[in-house]
Amino acid sequence: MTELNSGLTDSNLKDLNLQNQAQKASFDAWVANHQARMENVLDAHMPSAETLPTTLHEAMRYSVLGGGKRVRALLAYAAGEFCGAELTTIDLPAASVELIHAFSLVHDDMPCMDDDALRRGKLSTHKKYGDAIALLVGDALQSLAFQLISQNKSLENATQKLQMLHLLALASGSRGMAGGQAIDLESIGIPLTREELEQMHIHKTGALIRAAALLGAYSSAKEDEDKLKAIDHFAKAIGLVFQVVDDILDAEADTQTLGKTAGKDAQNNKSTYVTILGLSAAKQLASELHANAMAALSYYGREADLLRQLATFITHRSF
Ligand code: GRG
Repeated sequence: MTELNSGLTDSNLKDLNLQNQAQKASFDAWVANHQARMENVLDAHMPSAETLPTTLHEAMRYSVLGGGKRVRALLAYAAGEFCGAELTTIDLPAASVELIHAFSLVHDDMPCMDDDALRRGKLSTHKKYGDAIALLVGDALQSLAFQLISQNKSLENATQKLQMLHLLALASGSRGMAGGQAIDLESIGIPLTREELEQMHIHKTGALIRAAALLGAYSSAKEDEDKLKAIDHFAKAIGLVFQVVDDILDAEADTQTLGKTAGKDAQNNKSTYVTILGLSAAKQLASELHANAMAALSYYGREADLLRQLATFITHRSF
């Protein structure tokens, strides 16, 4: 048996590798399981394509189902489980964030915004159904998101529901995602400083990601201020790392892998972490933000492992 510099024997190393592989396999299974769960929840809570008005409902289902990584729902599930919430209680708040997210993608792809023909590997909603239906799809998905929280029978506590509605409204409105999008549109062709770019993304992408994690936490009946604070810090770092990696992927990955048009930021003359910092410093920033997210959970043991693994999944994703 050889002893390596670290003091680990090669047999110790083999054990560690096996342990890491087992942990990764168990996390991959958790992801697949919860993505499938979310797909079923969304499917069950959207009107069928046969329900009048059929075109609108078909287009809503087209825009939401059968695609997307479901990162926001996964965050809600992981944060909820960390706080001791039941899965059934997290289902609808998690679905509501995915609906708001899908709404934002449909509107974002329209000619008046980012103008993209491809989303989640298929035609964007306005390309398939026309601009008017795409506009209505976004509007209807937004309403449905708030409806799902209000009708969550697994959560009887009205105060908890109100807290969730308030959080989601703030995160998606003019002081959250819609506001971030407005800043984004106004800054096309105008070079931003790193601080301005960060402010835009805290609103445009970060607010909804933070809301996803907090909605999961709010699904628990147990109030734990320390855990809520930890999740808040964690989610803020994750929201930013998500966007930094999005910018890196936009510059490095191809259209087929991304399922949306690659190189869009450069094409639209937009400031990104890559244009401001360069590719290598953007990657360094992603790893610093990942470390910040991990640090937010440092007080906790195994019960925070899912959140940790999710942070790594988001940082090292390939699409
Ligand atoms: C929703 C109130 C409201 C207004 C609409 C259009 C708009 C205002 C906001 C756009 C926000 C937007 C598109 C942000 C981009 C966020 C982003 C990086 C999206 C990609 O998310 P992924 O990678 O996508 O999680 P999938 O397809 O995996 O779900």
